[in-house]
Amino acid sequence: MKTVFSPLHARRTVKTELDGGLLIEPHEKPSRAETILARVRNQALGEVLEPEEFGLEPIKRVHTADYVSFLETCWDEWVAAGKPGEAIPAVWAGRGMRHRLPKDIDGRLGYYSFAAETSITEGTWDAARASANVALTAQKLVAGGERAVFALCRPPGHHAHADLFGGYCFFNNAAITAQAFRDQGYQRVAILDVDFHHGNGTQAIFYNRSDVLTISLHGDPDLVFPHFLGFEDEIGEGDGEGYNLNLVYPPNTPYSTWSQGLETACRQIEAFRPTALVVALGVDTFEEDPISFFKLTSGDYLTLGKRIEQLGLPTVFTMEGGYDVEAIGVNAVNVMQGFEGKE
Ligand code: OKP
Ligand code: MG
Ligand code: ZN
Repeated sequence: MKTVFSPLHARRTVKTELDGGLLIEPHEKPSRAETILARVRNQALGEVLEPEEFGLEPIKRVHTADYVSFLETCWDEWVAAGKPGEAIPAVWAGRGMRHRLPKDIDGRLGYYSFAAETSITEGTWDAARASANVALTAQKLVAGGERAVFALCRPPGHHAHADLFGGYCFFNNAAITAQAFRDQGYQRVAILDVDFHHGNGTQAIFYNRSDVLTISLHGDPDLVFPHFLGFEDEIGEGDGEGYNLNLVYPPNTPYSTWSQGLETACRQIEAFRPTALVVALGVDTFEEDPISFFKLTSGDYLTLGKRIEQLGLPTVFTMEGGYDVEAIGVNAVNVMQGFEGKE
């Protein structure tokens, strides 16, 4: 299987993540992508390609133009305002307040985000753009006849809404990929989100549409991020009713339980008869993940890859979460190798 990777991911090197009342070293750090790339090479998974440049058009099919230009200028606005640290949102329009875009950078950061753990600095824009290009290059390869391609995206994307960043995500790479398939004549596209966290951005982007089926398996949002979306009664709205599925699991869920949800998801995907599949692949479901609570083992990722292959669809994997850096390479590449038949 081919892998698409951009060294520009390393431009996203922030020093801070607001966690537990402290500014810690971010969980979403450059070594994550480098460790996965090393495993891809070490296992000779296949050719590693740099992305093509697709420009902003395919991004704007999913994200609003004002949000995209905010991300482009955010750091400069922050610096121009004389702020000494990294850009961190800290104020939002709560219940009863107005969703109106303010001039001031603190107000703008809040307007375009839903959480405060995701700091922004100079290189974030370049890295987020490169990550979207990685996904779009993988999409192009699959549209050109490859059965499956691994988009080694960093930063991740599945939490990003049309006009909101948060949860380490800026551009929703999985959604951009699915939309690119649609725009190239693929009639129905399924997105299967196996990251530990709910793919809230992906759900929201397609919530009113029946042409893109969105399914996410994740930790109960009553207990974990993103807390305010991802419950099982969210089934889609309007034309989209019946085209969103959330499968929610409690702490300590092992593969034997989680995989029942995967079966449900796969059967729903088969009934939908998609012509392409996007897998939002997080491996933060791993038993040793520092911020998550499922109990998948490294071997389980081979089984997961095999099950996804059995759907028989042209497939793009977009890399999402996974924070046990020591295991992230083995776990992510195991999914690809399981897809290719390794037991
Ligand atoms: C991004 B992805 C840790 C809180 C973590 C943000 C989690 C973002 C996960 N104390 N909050 O879905 O892997
Ligand atoms: Mg998920
Ligand atoms: Zn996650």
